[in-house]
Amino acid sequence: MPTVGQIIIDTLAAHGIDRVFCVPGESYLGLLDPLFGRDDIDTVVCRHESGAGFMALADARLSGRPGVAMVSRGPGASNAAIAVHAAQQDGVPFILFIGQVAAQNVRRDSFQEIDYGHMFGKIAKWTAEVTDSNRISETLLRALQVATMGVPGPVVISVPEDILTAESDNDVVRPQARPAAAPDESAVLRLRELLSAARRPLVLAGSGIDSARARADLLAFLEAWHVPAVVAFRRHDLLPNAHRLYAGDMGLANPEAQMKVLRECDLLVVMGARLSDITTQGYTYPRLVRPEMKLVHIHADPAAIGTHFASDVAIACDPSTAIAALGTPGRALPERDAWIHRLNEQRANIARVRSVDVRDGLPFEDVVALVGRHLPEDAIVTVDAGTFGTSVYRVIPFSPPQRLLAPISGAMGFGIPAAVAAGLREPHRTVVCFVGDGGFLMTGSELAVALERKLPIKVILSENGMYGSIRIHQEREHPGRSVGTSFVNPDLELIGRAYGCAVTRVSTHAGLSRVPDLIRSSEPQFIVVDTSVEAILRGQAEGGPAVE
Ligand SMILES: Cc1ncc(C[n+]2csc(CCOP(=O)(O)OP(=O)(O)O)c2C)c(N)n1
Repeated sequence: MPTVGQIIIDTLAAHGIDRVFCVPGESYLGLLDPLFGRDDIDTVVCRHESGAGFMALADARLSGRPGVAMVSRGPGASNAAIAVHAAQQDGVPFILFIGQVAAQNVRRDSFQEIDYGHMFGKIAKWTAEVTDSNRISETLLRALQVATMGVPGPVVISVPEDILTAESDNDVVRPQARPAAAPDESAVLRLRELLSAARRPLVLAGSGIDSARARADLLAFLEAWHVPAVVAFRRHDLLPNAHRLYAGDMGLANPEAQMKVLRECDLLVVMGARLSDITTQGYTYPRLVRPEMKLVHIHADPAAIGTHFASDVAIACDPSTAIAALGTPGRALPERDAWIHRLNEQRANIARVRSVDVRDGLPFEDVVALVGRHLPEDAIVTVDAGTFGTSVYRVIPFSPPQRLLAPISGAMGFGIPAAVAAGLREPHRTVVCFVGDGGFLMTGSELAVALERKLPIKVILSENGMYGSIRIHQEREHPGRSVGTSFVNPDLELIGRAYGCAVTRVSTHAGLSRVPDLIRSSEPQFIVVDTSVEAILRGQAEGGPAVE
């Protein structure tokens, strides 16, 4: 009979999960052992459980399958908690396996024991502890279902070490049928009427469009119905940003001039997005609870609809199905062109590169703008959290199939592991990671995986000697009283070299000219930018974009 560990691994393989990310622990040797000698599952050995978790999340977004990480009990699980939170906030299917203390010692305050149901109960979609070797299949079936259905998210499964090695009479779980919902006919009819009658319609597109097919369907729909669209928080890669129907993103705090125009919208069609805090500008757009415009909410998960904002039409199916049901469009009202033009003006203004004349280094925005202009058309861009990222979201004109992998949860430490996972999943695409010196020293050690696997990742590191994003907030709230936001860096160039990268320091505009070639090179590149602090602080004093 197979062991519980074998059934878990065979079930993952049966679901097309071909890569798992781990930091080992003696508590789950029985889950590692069945991975020995398998060529259908790649075991990626990471240096920190947060890195393993972030890699699993990035891999899930690129593969369309649940990301899987395996960690040890207590300390390992604690390190992985950030990824569980990020999976929940980002809506990414994620399964975290934790080796638990032996079954006889569970709930005895044993060495490194944690009750994971309590620990993760509020941030995971579901938690389970497998205390009976004959209930593993049932647990896996449900875990895979919960992680991927509706708004995808994290599932945490802990298995005592002796249960992992115990034999089980359960079967390997094969993929089960997935329910497919179709929209109600009357709702589709009503949506057609609203779309035809709207003078200033707007689509808000979110993570439910996160596949190549859904992106194509969305663009075809916008063009056919002549409707402009904004994207939800950090979902810039859903649409070609230079397209005239692209009206920008719902970011940390959109400029008031843009919001004034957006508030004139008379029909908001939300497609595959959750109307959560940032996307709704702190629950001010649309207006709580009965919006100022007609609101249509289309989401695969009915539980995501009508939670804060009252919908006029509610459609619980995936956006592509709803688009297909709409059929051929009628003629759009002529006012639409003026509306689209006004939205475009706002977007162009936001995306404008703001040149600042400074002497203490380079405005990071100038680096981002240059990289954006030379980004290969299939590039994958990963972003860590920090003020350096604001220009990535504003000035790079993303266009599918380019991908943007950014932490919706705002977690520092995401950028490098995400780049490593992207390099593994898409070895022929250019992977560029934007990261600050703060975030880099959190999970930069995962570059060891890139070194091991020979991944030619391009790291663009903004060095400013501070937690810049927090300094900005501090200067606003407590001018001239900076505390807890500065640091001294080790030699970052040496670190880049230690990880086998070619290292370039860029301090001047003249030095910048090499960057496009470095992005196109086939080697791992580590570009350290002397980022101007003056540009950051001055930009903010002049009402620059919001930072996390
Ligand atoms: C794990 C984690 N810790 C703390 C924060 C709060 N935080 C957000 S941005 C930021 C500073 C980022 O610094 P750095 O990486 O140097 O980038 P910079 O803002 O200087 O461009 C901090 C501390 C966070 N978002 N995530």
